[in-house]
Amino acid sequence: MTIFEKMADAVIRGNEEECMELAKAALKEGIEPIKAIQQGFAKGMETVGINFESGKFYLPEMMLAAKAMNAGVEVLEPVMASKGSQGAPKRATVVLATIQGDMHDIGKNIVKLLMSTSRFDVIDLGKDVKVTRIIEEAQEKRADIIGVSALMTTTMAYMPELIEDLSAMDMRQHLKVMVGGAPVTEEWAKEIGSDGYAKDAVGAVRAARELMGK
Ligand code: HCB
Repeated sequence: MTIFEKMADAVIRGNEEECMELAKAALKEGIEPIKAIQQGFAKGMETVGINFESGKFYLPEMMLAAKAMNAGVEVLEPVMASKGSQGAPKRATVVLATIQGDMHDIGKNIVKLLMSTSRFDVIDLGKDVKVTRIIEEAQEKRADIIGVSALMTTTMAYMPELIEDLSAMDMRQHLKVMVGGAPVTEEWAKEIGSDGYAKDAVGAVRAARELMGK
């Protein structure tokens, strides 16, 4: 088994200790933290989702897997942060949130981590955030980009509402919207009039840079 396969397997088994040990081992091997997350831990999460859907896993297994992945990511986090260009001028202000009704925040937190280390000024509103609050905070903080996450088909439905409200308030000229999360597709993002879409955290940084025209 490769180290990435081991990482995925440790998430599937919900083994927190093992995830932490594997994260340390990956760092020791010189593997980029974001690569370890995307090719290792996140792959395990994909399987957890499939197992949950097919009835092989129940909520407790999904919760254990989430806890294990978070523990592994926490080990990688300081290394990612130290690799960021601290002291450099900030690129743009991004308000990040998991949309209302949705408690899934692992992916959003990874996006936050990578954006912060890529010189974006990130304001994280957390999970289950009402559309009205996202707009208020973006206005107050003079954000350049709103990045929203949804992991459920039911909560994805709030994304068009956010875009429509911003349009109605005539706020879209200087405030770009980027959407993401497992059920969100590029096609759907276009359909709802989102300015950007990303399928993973690396893509989110790329999309945000493109939105800022840099
Ligand atoms: Co949850 N859950 N869950 N869950 N869960 C999903 C999302 C299902 C798809 C599983 C399934 O059925 N196959 C499903 C949703 C089905 C649907 O669409 N209708 C589901 C369900 C049903 C539920 C509950 C309703 C279960 C229940 O209570 N009966 C409940 C919902 C509670 C609620 O939100 N109101 C629930 C709860 C949980 C937890 C708490 C056990 C746990 C979340 C813990 C946490 O986040 N703190 C959990 C988990 C872990 C999952 C799965 C297994 C993994 C999600 C995850 O973390 N993936 C998920 C299955 C799946 O997604 N395939 C399952 C890993 C991250 C790294 O990927 O896609 O989130 P990501 O993020 C990427 C990417 O999308 C992108 O970058 C990230 C990093 O690369 N990105 C953005 C994300 N946001 C972005 C924003 C941008 O602007 C740009 C890019």
